[in-house]
Amino acid sequence: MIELFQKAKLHKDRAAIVSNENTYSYAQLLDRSSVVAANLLNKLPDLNEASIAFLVPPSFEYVAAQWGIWAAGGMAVPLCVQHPLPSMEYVIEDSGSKVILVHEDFQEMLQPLKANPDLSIIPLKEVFKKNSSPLPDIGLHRRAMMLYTSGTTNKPKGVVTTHGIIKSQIVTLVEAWEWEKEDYILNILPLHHVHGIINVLSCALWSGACCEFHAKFEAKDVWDTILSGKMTLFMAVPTIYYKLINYWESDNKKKQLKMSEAASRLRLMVSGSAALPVPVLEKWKSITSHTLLERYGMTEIGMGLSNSYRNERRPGYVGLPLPGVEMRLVDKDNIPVTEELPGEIQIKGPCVFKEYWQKEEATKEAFTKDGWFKTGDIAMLHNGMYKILGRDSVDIIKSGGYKISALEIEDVLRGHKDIDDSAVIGLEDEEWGEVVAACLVSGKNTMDFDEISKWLRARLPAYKIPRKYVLQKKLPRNVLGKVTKKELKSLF
Ligand code: MLC
Ligand code: AMP
Repeated sequence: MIELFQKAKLHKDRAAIVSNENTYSYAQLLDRSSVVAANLLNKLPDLNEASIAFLVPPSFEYVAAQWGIWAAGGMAVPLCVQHPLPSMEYVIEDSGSKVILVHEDFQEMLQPLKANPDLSIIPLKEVFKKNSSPLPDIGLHRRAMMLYTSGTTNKPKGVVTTHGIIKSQIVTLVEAWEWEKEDYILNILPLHHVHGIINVLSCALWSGACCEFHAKFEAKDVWDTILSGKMTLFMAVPTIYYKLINYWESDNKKKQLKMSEAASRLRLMVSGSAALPVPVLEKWKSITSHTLLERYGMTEIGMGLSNSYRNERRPGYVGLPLPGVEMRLVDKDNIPVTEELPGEIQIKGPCVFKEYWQKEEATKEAFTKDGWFKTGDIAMLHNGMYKILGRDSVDIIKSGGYKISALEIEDVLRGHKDIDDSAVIGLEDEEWGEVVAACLVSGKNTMDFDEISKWLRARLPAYKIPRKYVLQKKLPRNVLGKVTKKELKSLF
């Protein structure tokens, strides 16, 4: 049996999940997921790592679906509830998912896919119907999950992890941040990325702790939950802390004091997925007395580096490698660099992903010959701690904690009837880290950028839509014909 389920058995009567104003125990979670597994198996002995996509908002039902897929021996492919249909279709097709579990709120949205005879779209309530079945034995080497991440290729790639890799990603954090069963965490992050799935949800359930879901981030609801006094832990991206600060500042002095007091009682607050600006860290400290613990991670590795839970948390730094994570910094020739010199972060260890799904070449290219995963992030060791300096590619943008491929957006833009060419970049932004900006080339002298955004919204998730546009007759290029993206920034 998967170790996460064995652990859950130790806490049967404890609260595992709070969602939609209901509390569900570990026993209920185990029961419901074995029902899902039995229905998915439908008398087969094992799903044998078949990709099973599921479209379920953050809730008890999401976890029951995820655990049910695992218990039946499938590979869980979470779909993002905020994606438009074309983005979902891409993931369904690329992952080879033939079965899609869908929450009733999204059945209508998937209606157009019903015409595809190869797809079996199953309403969630069907797999929640009472059923039982012997469950397969699942070894640690078995594929468990596939999360889609953008990279330097235009389309997102499926990052595959096994049960063993997931276990390693969880255990590292449970130890480093001293999770315990009395913990209570609020999860307002999307559940198709490691931050929400591993750091928040899975660490809580591994520890016998309780995870409360809100379907979506709302600053007021987060503050209300902090004020309720239940929470011991909170984890979010820097943009969320920025928004929480804004909300606090907009309230009156009496309420501010209450919010600050309540927040100060949490035992840990963590920031990650993007660089935490030092002014945000300082402001948060002045409001809540917490020095945010900043850590560094990636879909392909889980978490790699972290500031200390008990000792120093240095503003602007990401700390040191987590237990079990091997790390080095190398120059362009893959030679390790010494202290004070910038180098690419490379990672080895049991937390590193297995493969990009059905992309043998891309997987091979992502590793050095001696097995180090090349993150593409540049860092430097200074006074005994690592500092992230940036990325080696201008084509990757981080906005609101989401990783976005400039190439993917350019590709879609070129499909618009009035656009001949395009170049997309990230512009520094206090709130979002970076905002997406697009330079469009068109034969037309003027363009309705709102219309372009609207057209894009039907094709891409909201966080990938450019917030700024310029119109040009041609793109700036170097002698090799490559678009000079640095030069492009000056146009905005
Ligand atoms: C949304 N908006 C944006 C935007 N995203 N504007 C600029 N840039 C962006 N990136 C706009 C919307 O269009 C809308 O405007 C308004 O903001 C509100 O939209 P929303 O969807 O309601 O936004 P909100 O809920 O406030 O979302 C902000 C957020 C979200 C920070 C909660 O971006 C988020 O959940 N980010 C977390 C992503 C994450 O989990 N990353 C982890 C990846 S794993 P309008 O005009 O339309 O009203 C990883 C590894 C690791 O990175 O280390 O963890
Ligand atoms: P993702 O592919 O969505 O998992 O995003 C991973 C990327 O987020 C990393 O490669 C980094 O570029 C970035 N990232 C994560 N944590 C941090 C951090 N603390 N500081 C700076 N960048 C970060």
